Amino acid sequence: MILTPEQIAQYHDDGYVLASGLFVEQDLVEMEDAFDGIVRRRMRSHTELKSWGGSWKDDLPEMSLLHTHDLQAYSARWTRVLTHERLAGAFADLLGGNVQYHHSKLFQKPPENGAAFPMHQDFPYFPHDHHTMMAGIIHLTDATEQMGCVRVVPASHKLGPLPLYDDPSGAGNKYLDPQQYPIEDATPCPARRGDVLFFSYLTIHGSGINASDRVRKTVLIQVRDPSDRPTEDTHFSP
Ligand SMILES: O=C(O)CCC(=O)C(=O)O
Repeated sequence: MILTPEQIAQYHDDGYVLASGLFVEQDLVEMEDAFDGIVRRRMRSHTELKSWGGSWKDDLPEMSLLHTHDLQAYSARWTRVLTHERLAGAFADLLGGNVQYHHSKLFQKPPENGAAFPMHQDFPYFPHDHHTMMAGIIHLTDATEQMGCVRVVPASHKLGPLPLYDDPSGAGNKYLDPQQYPIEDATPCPARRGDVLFFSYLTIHGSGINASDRVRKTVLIQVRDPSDRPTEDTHFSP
């Protein structure tokens, strides 16, 4: 076991848990260095995003974000992270045995205007039969509230799949009604460099703007129990 029984119970009760100490400092140095290399290379092909689309951000300032999928396509170091014994072991503790990689996402939230995310479930992007799908967000820098740390609605995974917000702009991502689920009302999950935030794909989550003068760097790894099958042909992953 990598996680404690209390951590595993918190994941099942609240739909999320923050774990420290899975990586040693040398791992983190190499992972951040490889992260920076991916960002440099991807910047040449314009990976910067404004942020998620939709009317949720009508009253927010212009925001920006660096983002790319599937780090194993860009970096041997990040390929090795996928089988890191303590990270994979923590996923196995939470899934109860087998772990299958689905996809990963790099996010660099720049200082001052690093993009917020409206509150959402990941479920509608890749629905599965048994809802085992879950994420672990690896923090390569601290993520304070001011730096736009992830926020969650505790125990919301028990609500099951929720109706999507009918975005009047018609161009939105899949998210929940921003009046019903304001970002600022959700529980902040501040993290230190090296911490991993695990959460179910049904847990309502989002994040605020990085309004600080420091960059926020994270990598999200999405996994599932391999016996859990997708219910739709969507979000194909290598
Ligand atoms: O990293 C963040 O601030 C939020 C990311 C997120 O919610 C997602 O990728 O589903």
